[in-house]
Amino acid sequence: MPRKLEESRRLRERAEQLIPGGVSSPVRAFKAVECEAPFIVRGQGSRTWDADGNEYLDYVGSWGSLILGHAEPNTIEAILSAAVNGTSFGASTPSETELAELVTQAFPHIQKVRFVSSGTEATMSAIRLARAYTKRKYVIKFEGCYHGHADALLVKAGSGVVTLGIPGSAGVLEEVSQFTIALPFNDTEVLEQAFSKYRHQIACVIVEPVVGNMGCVPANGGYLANLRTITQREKTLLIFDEVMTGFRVAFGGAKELYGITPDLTTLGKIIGGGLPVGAYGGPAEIMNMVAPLGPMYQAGTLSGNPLAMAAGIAMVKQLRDKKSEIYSRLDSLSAKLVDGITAAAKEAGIPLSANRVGSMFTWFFHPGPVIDWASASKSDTTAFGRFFRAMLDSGIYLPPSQYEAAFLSAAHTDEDVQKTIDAAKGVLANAMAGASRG
Ligand code: HOZ
Repeated sequence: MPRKLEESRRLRERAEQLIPGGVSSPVRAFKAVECEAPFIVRGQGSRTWDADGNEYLDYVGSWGSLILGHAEPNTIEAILSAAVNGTSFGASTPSETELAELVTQAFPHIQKVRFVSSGTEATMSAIRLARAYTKRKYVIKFEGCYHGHADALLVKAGSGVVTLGIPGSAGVLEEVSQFTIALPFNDTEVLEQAFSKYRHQIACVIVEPVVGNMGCVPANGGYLANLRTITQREKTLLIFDEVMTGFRVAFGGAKELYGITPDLTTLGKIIGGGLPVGAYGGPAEIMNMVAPLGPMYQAGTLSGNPLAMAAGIAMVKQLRDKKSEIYSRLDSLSAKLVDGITAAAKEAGIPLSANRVGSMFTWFFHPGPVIDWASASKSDTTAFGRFFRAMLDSGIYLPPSQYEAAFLSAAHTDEDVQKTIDAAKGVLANAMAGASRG
């Protein structure tokens, strides 16, 4: 049933007059799925509501930030209590140290952490730090990985860049991007070749240990261990960008899940409890290079903002206190959802494969396996768009791009998941006319 969208349409027309594309971040425009984006006015638990009163079961969750669901009561209470004492001081507050303690307990290789306001700032700063520490110029990243929109990292990037089919951002100078080497993910051989070619010149390798920005693509068995061995041998820093995976795929992130310890880690999303936060951290020896202790400069008025710290503390404490219960339930419920929809596609004869790590997953309209950008980019994005639109009309809000991961929260129930599978069964059987069938 098509939804009523008059109010969202009115809001979008107004927004488009004043904001480029009417959005503060490109994927939200729903361009790749050729669909009108609803304007969201409220969220509670696993659900959101748009300006026309349509209700959605949400599998975006602020792009993974809301692991406990929308408007989680303890997080909201913490934000309100912090707000009555003032919203920003541009000075140190006790809550920064409290969140730093929680982060370092979850990620023991992080001895010191610096808070910033976004994942982009975190990765940009981590790279600057790696260059300062190693006194080298080159950065290796992987095709389809997205590490925010800093110039040096907008090279063969995933997320909105591939969603919109932008070859690389206008305005990024060649003089800046020439020091970024983009390699295929999950391929140790090309990595070795790059290290031979740029011997003693590579400052760092930055990777999403579970890629979330070309859809969900996990590292092959042994790949992260190879990254660690090679970077150690070459005295290059290994940076795990755990903005999405930190506190998501396990309490201690991908580092804990796979038992591979990077040099530096970037965090975001969950540690802000839904408010704008990023962080980068690692051993004291490296972090002591950051100003005011050392010569690597990075700063921000809203860094360590007391509301964001309070939200992050509330969320991380709940995850810590109910760790085994929360993560095992997230895993089993996500497995039921992912397998249920994959089976429905099989029954409908639609080639579809799924990747999942814990509560982070993607259904690719591709027979699989999807292991890197070369395979992900062969997905049938037209079929994805059709699936997305029909699911949205059934009240299921998926990421509006084939190349973004979906997330399940602790607020999702067994009934929510069953409702989603049932909706998908109907959509895959009836609304996918024109999709290639296997
Ligand atoms: N590119 C972001 C997720 N990988 C989306 C950010 C947003 O639109 O909020």
